[in-house]
Amino acid sequence: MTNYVFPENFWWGSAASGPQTEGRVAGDGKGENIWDHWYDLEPEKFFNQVGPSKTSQVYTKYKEDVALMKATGHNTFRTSIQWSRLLPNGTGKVNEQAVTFYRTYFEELIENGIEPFVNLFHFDMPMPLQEKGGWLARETVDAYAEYAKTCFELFGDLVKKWFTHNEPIVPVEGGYLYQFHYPNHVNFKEAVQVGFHENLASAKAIQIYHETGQDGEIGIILNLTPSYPRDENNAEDVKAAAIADAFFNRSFLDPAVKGEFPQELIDIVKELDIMPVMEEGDLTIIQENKVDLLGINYYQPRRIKAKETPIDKDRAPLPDDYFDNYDMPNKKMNPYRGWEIYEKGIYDILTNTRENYGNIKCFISENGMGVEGEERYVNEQGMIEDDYRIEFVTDHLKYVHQAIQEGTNCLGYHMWTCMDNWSWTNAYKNRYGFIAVDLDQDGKRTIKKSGHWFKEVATNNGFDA
Ligand code: BGP
Repeated sequence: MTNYVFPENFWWGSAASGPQTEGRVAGDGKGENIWDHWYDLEPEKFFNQVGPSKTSQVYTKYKEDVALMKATGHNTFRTSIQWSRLLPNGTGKVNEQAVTFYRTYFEELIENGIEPFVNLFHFDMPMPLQEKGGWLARETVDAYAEYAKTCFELFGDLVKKWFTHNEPIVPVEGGYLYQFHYPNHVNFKEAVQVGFHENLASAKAIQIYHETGQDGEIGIILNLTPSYPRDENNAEDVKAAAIADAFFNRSFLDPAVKGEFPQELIDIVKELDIMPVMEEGDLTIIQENKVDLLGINYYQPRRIKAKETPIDKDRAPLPDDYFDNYDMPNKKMNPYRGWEIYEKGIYDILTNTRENYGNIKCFISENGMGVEGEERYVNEQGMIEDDYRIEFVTDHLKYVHQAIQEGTNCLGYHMWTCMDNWSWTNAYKNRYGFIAVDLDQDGKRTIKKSGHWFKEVATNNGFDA
């Protein structure tokens, strides 16, 4: 039996986002974003045709939700401001109802001893900006900088931990490579431009935050997927894994923490002649405005092997032309989400930040297990007995603990997520929360077994196992 004790003032809590939790009510002044638009266009793309208006309705239930967060041991909680709620046109006029909502919500959290961590962009491009190209357009970088400044001015007195993006590689992958986000393009050149603009926008927000004398910290949230080669002794596999790492991790990690892009990536985009359009001074802005804090989302690793199938020369190149995914036998899987469960991945990421990224201040900003059909685990008292989730979190926390023991500057652990929530095209297919939401009973909330367990862990600042 080991006693896993975490550092003093460790952040225990969870993460969510505005678009996945808020909901809309008549006359709330929210503008349209890409999710509202895409759902209207192609509802069949969404699991059970459930769209972005059927969220857990934090907009009206925030008091109850904050009380539940307190009851499950939160001392910190991350959500995002919805750009299209605050600035319905993406730029210009502020929606005063949004200001009231967010201020009241953040105050409620603070009054209950829960520090709000706020993220500026969680996949929710306002439609008026998307119509002009979204992240492909330079204009969006300027609009985002204005939006960031507005948020700092309006909420900077309440919020002391800001994040510029959540998983910025996901809009690149989903929107411009693999078709799981609007606008569903498949175009490597566009993907590179979008990634560059997101990086630049992040650096600009950091610059504004520091130049306007805000007194908190600002970081970025990245989903890091350690890339393991099929065979560590096979140079081709190792090279392919390094390229996947450059595409999907270092494309944002290096500029955010080191202020520069990885050379492997630059070489490839130059060779393919798909360098992004830049303006003079852009690279200096990225170089000079690094993050104070890094949020790490970890769900699964990548298993990579050297390319075995020939590249189709008749179509435009894609990142996947540089590696193949390796289906490793006997790996542990979450059968519902189809994602591998590899607990040690979290330790490898934390060790990497310590050894190669200056031991930057970091925290686990998302980790969790999505499960389908959890109703079958409801006990006689009406509580979901999600022992699998307790095991999942325990196993990951042990590795977080080990990395901290070895000197990694990891300040907290946030679960994805608190309340079961709407998850983009997967809608409510996989439930992640430690609080169940019954959509048939007006979103009735019930704490799961994992929620009660998490409360104990947070209160004791650790656990025995
Ligand atoms: C992360 C996102 C979250 C959430 C989570 C679960 O990548 O930051 O927004 O969606 O994944 O995703 P899913 O429901 O697709 O399994």
